[in-house]
Amino acid sequence: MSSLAMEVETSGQSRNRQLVEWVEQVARLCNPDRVHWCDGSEQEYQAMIRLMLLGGVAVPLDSERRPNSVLVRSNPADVARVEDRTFICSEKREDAGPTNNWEEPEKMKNTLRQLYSGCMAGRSMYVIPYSMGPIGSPIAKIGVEISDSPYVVANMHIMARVGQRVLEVLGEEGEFVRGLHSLGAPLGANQQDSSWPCNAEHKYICHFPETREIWSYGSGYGGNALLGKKCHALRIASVQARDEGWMAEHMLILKMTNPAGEVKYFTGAFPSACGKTNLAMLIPTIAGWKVETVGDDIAWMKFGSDGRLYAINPEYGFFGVAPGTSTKSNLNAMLAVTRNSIFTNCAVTPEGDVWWEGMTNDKPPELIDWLRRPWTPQSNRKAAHPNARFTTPASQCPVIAPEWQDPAGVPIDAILFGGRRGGIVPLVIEAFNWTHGTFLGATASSETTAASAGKVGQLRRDPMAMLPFCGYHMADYFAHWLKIGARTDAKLPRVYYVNWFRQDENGKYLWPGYGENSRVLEWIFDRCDGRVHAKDTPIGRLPDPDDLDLQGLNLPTSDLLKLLSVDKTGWLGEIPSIRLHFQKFGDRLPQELARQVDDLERRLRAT
Ligand code: GTP
Ligand code: SPV
Ligand code: MN
Repeated sequence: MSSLAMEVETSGQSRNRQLVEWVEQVARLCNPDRVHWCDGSEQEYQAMIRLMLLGGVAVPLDSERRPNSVLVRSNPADVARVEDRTFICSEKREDAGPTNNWEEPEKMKNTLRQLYSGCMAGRSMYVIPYSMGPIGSPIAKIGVEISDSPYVVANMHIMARVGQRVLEVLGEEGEFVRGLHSLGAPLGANQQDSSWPCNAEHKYICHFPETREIWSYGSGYGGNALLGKKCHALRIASVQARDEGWMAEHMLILKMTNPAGEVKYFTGAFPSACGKTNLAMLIPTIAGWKVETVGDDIAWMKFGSDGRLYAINPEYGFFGVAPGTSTKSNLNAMLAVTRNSIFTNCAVTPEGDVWWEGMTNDKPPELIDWLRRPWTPQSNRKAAHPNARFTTPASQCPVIAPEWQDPAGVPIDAILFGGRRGGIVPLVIEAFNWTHGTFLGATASSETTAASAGKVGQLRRDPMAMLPFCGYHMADYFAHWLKIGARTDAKLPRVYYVNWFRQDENGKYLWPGYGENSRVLEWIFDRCDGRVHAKDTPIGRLPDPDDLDLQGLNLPTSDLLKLLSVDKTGWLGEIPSIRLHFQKFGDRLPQELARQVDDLERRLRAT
């Protein structure tokens, strides 16, 4: 055993018998060289970084330009979530529903046990106790991830609250979600490790909702491997939320303050790489308004005793899309990542800083690209992978809201849905009511992005941005939304649908987006108090151009009209596709939603 391995081997201990037994059982199956209980200390984080530097997984960034930060470059076969390798292994197939891959739990476990057998040979096995939500808070949930990846340990340090303090709260009897993760790349004696071990042929991201287990194999990247995030806080938690009457959603949470000092909180569900992080941190272009961040990716919402929905961000950091992030588009993210950050699949400059497409107006004259090849602006390829990411502590965001860790959460005034739609869908729609809002969410559509392996730019329905993240039958999930709205004492948020991605004939975005989205947020804010006008249309309530604060925005009137009008032919063309989408769910689809399509069609034909 090397001295370095010794160094990282601080032995945490747990008094939780179930946990200890599970760790022993996994160790017997996976056969690691050593077991390391993570204590969550700074020392441990640095040891993981050193391991990655020594192994060539990471390179240090210049300590003046990016203190305490590294760049990691993955295997090109492991760059994003793998939806076709993601499974919901509920006991009954129908509980996974038509939008999830399914396999019988025991059958899947047998397949995986064979793969896990000896899979950690030559490696360390890390036991990572983590809390989603502030440690010890009544809404927080504890999980333990076992992983053979130092990259996962380091990222989990940033993305969740990890270590000894979690074990203390867990105590002797506490329940926890079990997450087993392996790169699927055992090391033979004297075998040289690869710079990004993974298993390109066999990848499995499996969830066992009834037993609250996650078994992940073969990928070390993002949501495939950082199990607290999508696997636990969305897929497993959505099942718990259904059972317990709350909501686990793929949503940002933002705080907005108007010039009079009044505050509202919004959540927003947009599919992966469709603008959550950017909206959560935006700098308003309208005078006197302020936006602060509570969360950028996941919201857990529960009813308070006052009948309002309160949201918490269960995460501790941001795993954000790098390309497109600049001081112009998202200054707050740029300031957050100035230090203590992990960059994955970005390019590196000769000065030892990171770079990605869209970071600067001018491309640097020379770079090493994410595939470690020399790159110049003449190279006919991207320098950073389109799904390159930064991992950075939430506390480093300059506009993090002071209440972001409040265990009580923040009361939500409006919920936004959205996606990338080049055509038809206007800039903003207000739902007539909760049921109509649920319909807008359930029919949300977006062009696919590089956040998931597969084709980019394919239009698909992504209900509530949860298509890849709902841990049960999507129609039951719709029913759960309707049930939330049916609570008699509920004071529900208003529901909106936004689209920042409308394009002209030449593919140019009609709406400037980013900070200018504050103009739409302002309208929503004032709508919540009934202070601004909206007009009824067949698809919902829309602002007239005069209802938006457009001062200082030099938007051609023709573009504005396009953004705020109802494309009747286009919407009538959507009807068959919505019906087809709903047909997938058979008679499990709530009748109210089927009725919403009929109503929409009737309203459109009546105009
Ligand atoms: P995940 O972390 O994958 O869930 O993504 P996200 O929803 O947080 O998306 P993010 O805010 O990281 O944005 C993804 C990409 O969309 C980035 O390249 C952004 O620059 C771009 N983007 C975000 N907001 C806007 C906008 O208002 N207009 C335009 N045109 N692009 C945007
Ligand atoms: C997403 O894809 O929605 C992400 C990135 O937030 S990942 O953590 O990889 O799922
Ligand atoms: Mn996301």
